[in-house]
Amino acid sequence: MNPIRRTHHPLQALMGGLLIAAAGLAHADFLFTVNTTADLVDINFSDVQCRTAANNCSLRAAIMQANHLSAAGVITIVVPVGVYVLGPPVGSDPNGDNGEASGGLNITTPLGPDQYLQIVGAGADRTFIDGNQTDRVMEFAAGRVARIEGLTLRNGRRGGINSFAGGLLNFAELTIANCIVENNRSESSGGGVISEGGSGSGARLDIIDSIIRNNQAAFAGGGLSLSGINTIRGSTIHGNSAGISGGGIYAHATTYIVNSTISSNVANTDGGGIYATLATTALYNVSVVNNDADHDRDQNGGIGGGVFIAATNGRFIVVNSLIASNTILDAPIDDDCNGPLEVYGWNLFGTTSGCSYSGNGTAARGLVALNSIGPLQDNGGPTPTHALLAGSAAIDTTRDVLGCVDEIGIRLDFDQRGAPRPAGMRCDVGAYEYGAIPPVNERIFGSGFDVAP
Ligand SMILES: [Ca+2]
Ligand SMILES: [Ca+2]
Ligand SMILES: [Ca+2]
Ligand SMILES: [Ca+2]
Repeated sequence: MNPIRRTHHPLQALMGGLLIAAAGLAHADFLFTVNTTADLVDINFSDVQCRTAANNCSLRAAIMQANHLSAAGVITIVVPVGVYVLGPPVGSDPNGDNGEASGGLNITTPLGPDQYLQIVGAGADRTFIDGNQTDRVMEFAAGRVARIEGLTLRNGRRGGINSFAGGLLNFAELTIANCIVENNRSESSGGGVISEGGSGSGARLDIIDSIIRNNQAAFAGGGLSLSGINTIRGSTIHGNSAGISGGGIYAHATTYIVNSTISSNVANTDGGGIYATLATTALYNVSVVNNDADHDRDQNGGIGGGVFIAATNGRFIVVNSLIASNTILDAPIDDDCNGPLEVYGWNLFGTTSGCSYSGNGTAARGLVALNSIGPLQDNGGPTPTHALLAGSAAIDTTRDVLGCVDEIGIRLDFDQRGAPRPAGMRCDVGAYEYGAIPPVNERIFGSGFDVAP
């Protein structure tokens, strides 16, 4: 598949920041442009410059200097093409996360109000932040409002005590846009990302046009473990694994998933694709395909190849979504869901056994032939998807003539790829619109080649 592509020029982001700044007199803007891939610290916080002992600006120095600003305003860190390998943690912290000066990158609680921090890469196929298997890649502390864009976060690893979140740990209000989070590992929960809303941190995570793939957790949430408030839009969660539950996503707080694909994730017990408990999880035009539960085939079992809903005070709402070809034990027999579903609109399953259906019940669900769903691949747009094949029961079968909508009732004018919906008579079931052509993505930094540097 094509690597993920940027959809916004960093200068647009910068100009946006300047406009925000211009609107408020008290604001000051800061721009730190990284110019070395070396992992070096900032040597002087009071100079308000990103500067290392080698007299250049490293990613770590930029973040450290940003951490020590107290003025309100927009802080922009531009991270050019390159592989930024993080050094190991040093010092006495047994958990390997001893602050901003080493190991994973710690974005701390801001020293002053009204700061907005954005870290902007050259594209997820161009800018790589690499944990080098020694620590989590990034952590955002409570109180921070931030965005990361156009980056790959990879090869994070957390072992031993407090080993949550291999790739990224979020206590902040964080947007992850046009990013790839891959090949991270936790010996506890949250292989790729944990957003942790506990202890009054008010965490919020918005994932947009991104890929969460090939991450591993020893316990729950191979790709994502989510509390707080979460939205996932235009994104693909695939190839992640959990030693216990929730191969793709372990959702235990409010989670809205829109125009997204959950594919080929595995869990050794319940919920190959999604494990949901305690709060509201809602799917709008989502495709949940090819996930597997009880992947280890052990004596502890495991059910809910696609989705598993623990019936403990939670709601699991499914609207215009496709849940098919999910298995247990990699067996050819479908095991798409287990637990109580609330269904609205028109949803299609490989099999409807294993779940109960409230909401609009049998009027909102039907069956789809598995051979009418294509493999996960590049079908255009920034993220891989499962195409609908000609004749699929998912094509043009949603019920509302006005189109499909998201969690706040806004009409979805595009599918996951950015192709216009609806094509044909109606919006299609799931994340992919048959017969719709996605736009050719602009390349901003490169000249069209798709290979990583
Ligand atoms: Ca400095
Ligand atoms: Ca650190
Ligand atoms: Ca098992
Ligand atoms: Ca259609």
